[in-house]
Amino acid sequence: MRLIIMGPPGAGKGTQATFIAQEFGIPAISTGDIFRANVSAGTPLGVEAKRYMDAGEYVPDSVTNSMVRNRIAEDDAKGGFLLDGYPRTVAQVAELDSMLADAGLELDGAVVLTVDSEAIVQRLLKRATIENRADDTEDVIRRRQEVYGEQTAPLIDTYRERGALVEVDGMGEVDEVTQRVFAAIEGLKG
Ligand code: B4P
Repeated sequence: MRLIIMGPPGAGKGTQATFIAQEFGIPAISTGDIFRANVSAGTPLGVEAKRYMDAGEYVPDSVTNSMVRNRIAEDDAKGGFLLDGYPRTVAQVAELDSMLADAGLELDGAVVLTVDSEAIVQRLLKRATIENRADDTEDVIRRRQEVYGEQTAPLIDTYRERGALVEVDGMGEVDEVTQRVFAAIEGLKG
């Protein structure tokens, strides 16, 4: 299966992506995780990405697109993949379309986690006490929500119009959300 998972910052994309990957035997590819690994390793990509991430802004499309193109060409993604946090802009949708077309592949669907925006500010502030992420301060969280609303939320309509979108309630216990996500993906397969 080739899937994407979308939703506002802190919706639980990364949390659910891990379970989806296990259940369906596909790698979960998180652009946020790849950026954070590069930041930790101090690579040139990490130095570039950190400037944007710490401010709650998106890393430029040119950087993000080539990173994803390389990643999905790796062997473990040949039989399918779940993209977590990509695409996030109109230009990234166009680039993903072209990557898939070049390989003669299609997306099976897009899973969108819907959440209450105030509740996720609290989730992310809680994560801040555990993971100490530089972008989990209240000001940066609110900026990330704004950027999401401006640049990413409109993409939901794009995938809805293509008839490949499933919306899943992301509120409640993690395992309840996981069961809803699995049911939604089974629906896509059918
Ligand atoms: P991401 O790493 O994608 O971060 P996120 O949106 O904050 O997290 P996610 O929704 O995965 O939440 P999580 O499961 O961790 O992006 C970070 C940054 O990277 C972006 O702001 C941007 O700068 C850059 N970036 C990434 N992709 C990009 C792209 N394509 N283009 C440009 N820039 C890009 O869950 C959050 C917390 O909630 C966790 O603590 C979790 O334990 C908790 N939680 C999850 N589910 C819960 C539930 N049901 N109940 C209670 N808590 C829950």
